[in-house]
Formats: sequence, structure tokens, C-alpha cells
Amino acid sequence: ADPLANDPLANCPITIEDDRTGLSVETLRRALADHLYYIQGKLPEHASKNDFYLALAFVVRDRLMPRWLYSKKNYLQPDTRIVSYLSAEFLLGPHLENNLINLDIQDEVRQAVQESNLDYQVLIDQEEEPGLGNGGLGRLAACYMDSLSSLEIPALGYGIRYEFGIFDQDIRDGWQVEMTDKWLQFGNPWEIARPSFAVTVKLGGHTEPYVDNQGQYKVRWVPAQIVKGIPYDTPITGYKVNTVNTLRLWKSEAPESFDFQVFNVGDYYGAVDQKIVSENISKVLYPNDEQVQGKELRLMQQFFFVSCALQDMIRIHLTSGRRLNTFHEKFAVQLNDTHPAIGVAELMRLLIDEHDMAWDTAWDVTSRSFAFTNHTLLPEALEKWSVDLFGRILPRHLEIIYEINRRFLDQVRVKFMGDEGHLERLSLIDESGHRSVRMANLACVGSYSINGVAALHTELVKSTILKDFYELSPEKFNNKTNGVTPRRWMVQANPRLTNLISSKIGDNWIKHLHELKGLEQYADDPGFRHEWRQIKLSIKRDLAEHIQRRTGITVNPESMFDVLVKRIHEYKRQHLKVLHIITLYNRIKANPDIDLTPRTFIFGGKAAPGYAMAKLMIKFVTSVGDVVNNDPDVRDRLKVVFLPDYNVTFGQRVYPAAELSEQISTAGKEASGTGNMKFSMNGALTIGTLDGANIEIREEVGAENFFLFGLKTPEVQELKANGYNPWDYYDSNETLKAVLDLVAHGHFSHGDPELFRPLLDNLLHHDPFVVLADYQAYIDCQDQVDQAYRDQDNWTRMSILNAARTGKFSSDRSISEYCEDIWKVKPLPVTVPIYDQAQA
Ligand code: B1N
Repeated sequence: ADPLANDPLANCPITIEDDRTGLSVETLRRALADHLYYIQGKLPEHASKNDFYLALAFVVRDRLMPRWLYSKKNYLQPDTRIVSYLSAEFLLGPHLENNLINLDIQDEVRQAVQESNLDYQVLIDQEEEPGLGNGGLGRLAACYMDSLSSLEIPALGYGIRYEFGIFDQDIRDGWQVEMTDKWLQFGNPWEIARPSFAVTVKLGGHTEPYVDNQGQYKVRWVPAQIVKGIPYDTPITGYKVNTVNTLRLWKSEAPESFDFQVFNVGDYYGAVDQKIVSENISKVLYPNDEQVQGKELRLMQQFFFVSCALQDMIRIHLTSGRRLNTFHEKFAVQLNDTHPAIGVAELMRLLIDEHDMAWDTAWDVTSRSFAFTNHTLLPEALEKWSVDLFGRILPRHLEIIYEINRRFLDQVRVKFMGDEGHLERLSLIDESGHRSVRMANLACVGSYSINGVAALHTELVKSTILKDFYELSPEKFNNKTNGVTPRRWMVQANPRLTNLISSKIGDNWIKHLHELKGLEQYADDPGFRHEWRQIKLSIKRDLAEHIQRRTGITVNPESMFDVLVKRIHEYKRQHLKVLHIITLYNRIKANPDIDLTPRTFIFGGKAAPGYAMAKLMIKFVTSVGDVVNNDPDVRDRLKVVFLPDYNVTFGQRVYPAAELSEQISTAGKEASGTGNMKFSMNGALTIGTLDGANIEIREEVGAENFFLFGLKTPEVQELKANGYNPWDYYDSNETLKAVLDLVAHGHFSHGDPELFRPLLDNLLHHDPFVVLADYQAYIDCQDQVDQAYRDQDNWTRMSILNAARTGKFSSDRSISEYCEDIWKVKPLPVTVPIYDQAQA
């Protein structure tokens, strides 16, 4: 039953000056003291920074609670259509300030904090960010949740409440060292456990046929193990609207009654083992981005959260008074890559085995519920599970997948008569060598929509990895270019620029990013340019101070801030950037008085712990930095900084300070990129290849405001098809040769020629990402950047035009397109009785 049918607030109305909702500075101040005393249980003189932070977080949470409760109530209305975003990762970043902005209470809270003799920034900085994601894919899910709420779309995010998120990175002796991310250790005020909505999830065992009491032949799954999923809800506020959607993350636990009494009578230690397995499922995020490991626990994680989510959706649907054959009308379920693709088989199982639905009806419902987003073309990221492992953990799902496949291939046979190639490639089972289940194929067959994340990416999806599916069902394919939320990435990250912009064009742009166009008219206004430049400089000064504190390196705030922050991966080519730095270094060594544009090179990013080459690339950056930063001939004109532990919080500092955004992946490899958008919005110019969303950014900002270099996708393909030989580039290019020789001779490794040998050997003999082929074009383009930077007036003009023309890259635009083209869902404003009364 609807728990809010009898509104508890109706009989006990909260007035807006109440201590839990009031917004006057006095009320906020009192509420802060109240929380410290009664919730933290601390006197101010004994309270830690964290106690004050938690007290403040609860003050803010109280103020979003009425909106959250009434948004939840909306989900249960019979005809509310809900977007359900299934993602193994949500890289949220800190909540507190984001919520202050969305609730529009920043000024009041700042003042109340001040009047309590506390430092606002210290409290904000106290929050430990929830790093429940690796990089772009997880951060995209977070931006999308923000836009769903801001656009007043009823939505639920479903994922895993990892006890340990992405590892903390330390740099020791120039190498990456991983440390456990204990983000929950001091308490998380933003989550509420909902044990009453816990569900159970089966694992392992076998299946057996039986006849039910209606005489129907059915299959029963007899699991070897059962785990309990407990939902933890986090509110996702929208910008200046009542909608507060829910991110529901699942924690795994052992159901004691089951393990200890039923299945393991007398086997106490066996039961304890099972308890450990159960609790391990949500223990830790796999830190590999775009590299599958095929680990059993990862499959368990995927199945665990997807099963919890689907059971939860079924409960909501039935609670809202509807029958299961309309499930697809209630929910639009988006699969964020193949990580939740097992949902296709699990929904079939739930409908057929547990809710007695016939196969055809169940398939109709299922294939009208799911839509699938692909995020990568890298072959090493395509998820496949060996049939053995899959069958051991999900025996019933393997049977269901076989049956989906049998029916699917029958249809394929009709379409592509006698063409065995198509059948082999479309099959959900890879029969070559060790048999395996192909998750992308399962996602495609079970979804009514398949999308890529940038225009080029979608074209490549259609022409390469999902070509056969495209030929079979072209109508399913569509593009949804990624976007990022301007609330976090401009308003929150860059308040100074936000204020300047709003002082000129008002603040409508925060919800309608295309309105930034209004800035174009100021691009030639000397006064405005001056203010724009002063703001950039002041932010660079702050970052310089931060760099000094964190790394001990002194950088010149007047130098060009040239930034490359993203996961470390060969295809992203951080080593190409290092070759550029060494090239400049060699020029200085050859001619110490050379006139060159001073630059600060800022790197950040984590390497997957098992990815040796990526870790060596970090060492490469830091080692070159050590030499360049300390060589007296350089005279501080070049500085190389590797900032440890790049995360959302640091991103918020670095994007606003950047002047040059490095987007230098091999053409055809970066599906979209989203950092590229954050830089551009904050007025950085891009040096980039024609890859992912770079192409669309260049189209929007204008080719004359973008530094383009490098091979195009077909050129890379052609080069490789004709037998690419990186050695030819080394042989024929004196500067490149000098750079690589210097590394080979141990100039950056205290004379040790072995340290970087794997990196050099790879570049000279394989170079899968054509670094050497793009080297000269990159250097030439960087020389143009140097020249352009010398004309500060024109640089500033280009910077303003970049920001003014990034309207397309708001996640609001992306989400509106998903809503219209894929989900068919409309805004549903939330009414909150107490606020409506107050307004009346
Ligand atoms: O997804 C982002 C894109 O902007 C990036 O270009 C793309 O590289 C990124 C397995 C991934 N693709 N695939 C992953 C992450 C974790 C994992 O376990 C794959 N991440 C991307 C958003 O569309």
C-alpha cells in the first residue's frame, strides 16, 4: 500500500520556518547547532571538522526531504512513467555544495555557517567524494541523473553500493601506488538504508523441471547460495525544481537464516565462508576501465544489482496497481553499456519462472523495456563470459539465453538465408574455441534501441562492432552525443566565471545552456576580455598554490596551463604529450636562449592496477618532469606536474584553470570523451584529433577556435591495413629520433636504459595507437598554439567563443533527446503541499 496515502505531514503541518525546513539564517544556524548536539552528539568545543560537516549535511538533507518524499510518491502513481538507469558505476563527486546550488540556498547557508564561526570552504572540503566509478562512463551516469532531476523526469538510478570505490592514488618515487578508498569510514549523511525493501538474489546451483499445481511444465532454479540485497537511497536534487530523484544502490549481505539453518546444518565454517562470499559481492569496484578481466565476482556483481533492481521495479509496478504485462509502460530501462545486460535474461526469468508469464508475452514485455548504450569500440572491453563460468553461477539464465538465441537465430535464418557467417556473428554464443556468452549481442537482441555516445562513435558502431545487428535492425540504432551538467561543471566548479557570465546575460543559461550564445557579442569587448582573463588568472593562481601544497613544485601562474587529465591508457596517448615536452626540452638544450612560450604541463589520472604499460606511462611523465623541472637551462619556462589522485573534486579545480585542453586520442578510439566538454565550457581551447565528441565540439566552436591535428579515422585504418611500420617515422625524423634516443640512453632514468625499454620497444615495433605517425603533426600544431598564446587578446577572444558555443554539450540536451527519442517520457513536476501552502 502507498505509505504516504495518509500524509503524516497533513496532520502535523511543517511550516517553512520550522527548524527542519526553514531557510532564514537564524533558523539555519539553530538547526546546525541542533544537529551537532543531537545527531552528532558533540559539544562545539569537542566537535571535529567532520562533525561540523556532518551536521551541516544533515541540515541540508532535511531541507530536501519534503521534495524527495513527494517525488517518491509520484513514482507510485499508476500512470507515472519512470526512467530506470542501470549502471555498474555512478561517479557522483561531492554532494553538499551541489545540493546547496540546486536548492538555491547557498547564500543563506554560507551566512549561517559564518555566523556560527565556521569556515564554509573547510566544511565543503571535508566531504569524502563517493568515487563509485572509473571515469567517463560513471561520471556520465552522474551527470545524467542530475539532468533527469533538473528536467523533472521521474527517474531511478540503480547500481552497487561499493564499500570501496575507485582506489586512492599515491605517487611514490614517480610510480602509482594504490590505496583503499575508505569513503564510508566517517559516515555518509547522504544515504538512507531501506532494509524493508531488501530482496533476495540466487546464485549457483542447478535447475530442475517440475509440474506446477495448474499442471504447467515449469523450471525451478535450486540455487547453491542466496544473498540479500539491501537498498541505500541517495537523493538526486534538480536545479531549482521540486524533483528529487532517487539513486538506489544495493549492498550485499548474507541472509543468516538461510545459510545457517537450512542449507548448512552442522557446517558452521562452510556457512561462514558463504557469508564472506555474500558480503564480498558489493565490497569493491573493479578498477579496470575498458579492459575486461572475466572474473567470477564481477559477473556476480552485475547479476546481483540487476536482479535487485528488476525485483524492485516489479514491486513498484505492482504497488502502483498495475499488471506485469504493462511493465514496459511503467519503466524505460537504460543499460549503461553491457555491464547490466544480464537484465534481459533476468527479467525473462522473473516474469516466466516467478510470475507465471508465458514466454511470448514475457519476451514482448522484455524487449520493449530495455534500451542499450554502447560506450566503447575497444575489442578488449567487449564483455564475454565463458559458458562454463556463466552456467556455474547462473544456470537458469544460461538456459534462457539458449532459448532466446534459438528463437533469434531462427529469425536471422529467414532474413539471411544460407549465410552462415551472419549466424555465427549474431549468435549470443561465441562458438569459436572456448564457448562464451556475448553480452553485447544479448543487449542488442533484448533492446528496442541501441545508441552510441557521439556522432562518429555511432557510425563506427554501425559499421564495425555491431555491423550485423545494424544490417538486421537498422531502425534500432541512434546517436546520443554525451553531455555534462553545467551545474556542477560551471556553477559549482567555476563560481567566478559563472558570476561574470550571469552579470552580462542573466542566469537562464544554467538551465538552457544554448543561451551562452549571448556571450558572443562580448568577445570583442576589451573590458569583458580583461575581466575574463583576470578570472582565469586568479583561478590559475589558486591552482598553482594547490600544486605547491600537494607536490612541492612551484609553477608560474602566468605560464600557459596545458592540461591532460583522464584515465591513463595507451589509446589516450599521454606518452605523445611527453614526447612533445621532451621536444621542447631538446630545443632549450640546443639553444638555452630560445624564445618559447612558458608552459605548465598538468597531468592527472589513474592507471588500472594490472595495466603495466599505463603504470609505466605515469613513471614516464614523472621522470621527465624531474629532469625538466630541475634543469637550470630550462629556467622554469617549462614545468611538468603530475597531480596524484585525480578525481571529481580535483576535476572541479582543474577545468576552470585550464587554458589548453589536450584531447589527443588516436582517431576512432575515444567513443566520446566528456572532459573535452568541461574544458571548453570553462574557456579552455582544445588541441585535439578528429575523435569522439571532439569533432562536434570543433563544429560548434568553429574550426578557427580549435587546434586540430593528426590522422583521421579512415587514415589510421588505411595506414594499419598497409602494414604500419613505426620505425620508418623514427628513421626519417631527426627530432623524433633525438627524443626517443634521449629516453633510450637513460637521460630520464638516471642512466638506466632498461626502465623505459618496454615503452620504447612498443612504440618502435608495434605502436598500436600510431603515436609516431602523429608525432610531427602534433608538434607542428603545438607550435601554432605557442604562437596563438602570444596574442593574449585574440586568445581570450577564442576562449570566450569556446564557452559561448558549448550549449550543445549540456547533459540536459542529451537527456532531452533520450526522453524524446528512446524513453518516450515527459516531465512531471512535483508538488510539495507545504511549499504550495507557503506560496499561496
Ligand atoms: O565512456 C564515456 C566516453 O565518453 C568515453 O569515451 C569512453 O571511453 C567511456 C568498462 C568502461 N567506455 N567504456 C568504459 C568503463 C568501465 C568498464 O568496466 C568499460 N568507459 C567508457 C562515456 O560515454
